[in-house]
Amino acid sequence: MTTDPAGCKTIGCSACGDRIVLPGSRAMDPMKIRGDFPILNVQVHDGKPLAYLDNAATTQKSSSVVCALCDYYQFCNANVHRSLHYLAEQATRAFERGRERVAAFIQAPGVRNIVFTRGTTESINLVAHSWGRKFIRPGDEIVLTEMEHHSNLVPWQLLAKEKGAVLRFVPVLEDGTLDQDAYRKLLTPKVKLVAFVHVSNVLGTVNPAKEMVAAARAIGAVTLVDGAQSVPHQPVSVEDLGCDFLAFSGHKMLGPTGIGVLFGRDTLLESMDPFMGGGEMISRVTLEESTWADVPQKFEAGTPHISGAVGLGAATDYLTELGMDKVHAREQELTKITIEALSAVPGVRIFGRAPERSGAVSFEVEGVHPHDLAQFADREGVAIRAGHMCAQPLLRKFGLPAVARASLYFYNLPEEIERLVHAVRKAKEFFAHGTR
Ligand code: 7TS
Repeated sequence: MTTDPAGCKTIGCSACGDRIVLPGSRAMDPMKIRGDFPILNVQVHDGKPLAYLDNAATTQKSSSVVCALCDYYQFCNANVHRSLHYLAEQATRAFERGRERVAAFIQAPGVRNIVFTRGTTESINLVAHSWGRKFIRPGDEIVLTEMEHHSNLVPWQLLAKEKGAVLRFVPVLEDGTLDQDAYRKLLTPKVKLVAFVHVSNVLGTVNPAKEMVAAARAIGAVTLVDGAQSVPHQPVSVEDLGCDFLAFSGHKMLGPTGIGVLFGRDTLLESMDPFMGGGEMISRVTLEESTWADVPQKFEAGTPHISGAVGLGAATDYLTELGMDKVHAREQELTKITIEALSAVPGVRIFGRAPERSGAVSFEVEGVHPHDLAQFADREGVAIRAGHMCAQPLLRKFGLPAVARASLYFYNLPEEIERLVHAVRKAKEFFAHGTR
C-alpha cells in the first residue's frame, strides 16, 4: 500500500494485482471527497450544476468502485466456482473477497452468513420463500410495522395468504416513531416472525432495532431487519443488533446495482430450503432428485453477479476508509441544516420528527404538488424524488397521495441544500403567481 501527498491510499487488488485508489484519512474534506465522484460535477439543463439529493433511491459510485469494475472486466473476468484455469481462479478469489469484505463491514461471524442477492427486495423474498414457506403455519402471526417499504410488506402478504398466517402491524405515531408499547403488546407466543425497517426511507426515523430485536427474540420469534437505509449511512453490526436476518442493497451504498446481501444466522440458513434451483446450489444431482450445496451457495443458483460483488467490496473499502461513524456524523450535520432550512420556508411541512433520524427528509409544500415540485427543482439542477416512495400504507396514514423527498449522503454540500430551498421558494412563487 502507498499513500500519496493528498492522503489517498493505493492498494493492489488481490485478484488482478491492479491498483485501487482509496480516500485518505483527511478524506472528510467534502471537496476532496467529491473529487472521487466525477458524476457530481456534471452539469444539467443548460449548464446548471447538479445537486444530487436522491440518495435514498440510489447513491453515486466512487471512482474506486468504477475502477474495481473496470479492472475486474479487463483483467479478471471468468465464471466462478467451476473452471480450474487461471482467470477462473482470479475471478473466484475476487468474488469471494467481496463476500469477506461485506462480512467484515457488518461484523458478521463469517462468509457463510453472507448470501449475495440482487438487493434488499430479493433478500427479503428469499427469507419469505425459503424460511417462511417451510416454517410458517396457519394461524401463525407475522409482526411488521406501518412504515415498511413495499419490499418488506408484499412478500409477507403473499406468504400469509398462502399459509393462512396473520399479519400484525406496529402503528406509527404522529412524530414518525413506532408505538413501542403497542409493539410489546403484539409480541405473543403466536408470533413467529418480526420484520421491520431499521431506518424509514420516508420519515427518516431510526428505529430502536437492537431493543426491538431483543424483545422479539425473548418470545422466540425470528427477526428480520430491513437495513436498506441504515447499512449505507451508519455503523451497523449484526453482532450488536442480534438479528437473525439483515437485508440490504449494494447500490444504496456506492456499489453497483443488481447486487445485494442477505445476512443470516448459520443455523437458520442451514435449516432453510433453497430459494431457486440450478447450477452452483447443488451437491449431487440425479435425474430424480438433488442434494444441496452448503450455505451460502445453497441460495446462489446460477452464475452470480460477480462484478457486483467485486464492486460492493470496493464500496465497503471506501466507506470503511472514510469511517462509518464519520459518514454518519456528516450526514447528521447535513440533515440538521436541511430540516432547519426547509422549516423556515412558510407553507413547508416536514414528515417525520423522530428524535433519532437519518437524512431522508420528506416534505410537502403548500400549493405545489410534489411531482410539480420535483420537476421544477430538476430544472434548477436539484435532483429530488416525489411520489409514494413505495410506502403507500404509510402515506395513506398521513393522508397523503405523495410527498417530495430530499435524501442526503456524506458527499452532499450545504450549498446544495441552499439550492434546494431556493428551488422550493421559487416553485411556491411560480405556482402561486405563475412567474419564474
Ligand atoms: N427497503 C427500504 C427501506 C428501501 O428504502 C428500499 C428502496 C428497499 C427496501 C428496496 O430496495 P431495492 O434495492 O431492493 O430496490 N427504497 C427506495 C427509495 O426510497 N426510493 O427508491 C428506492
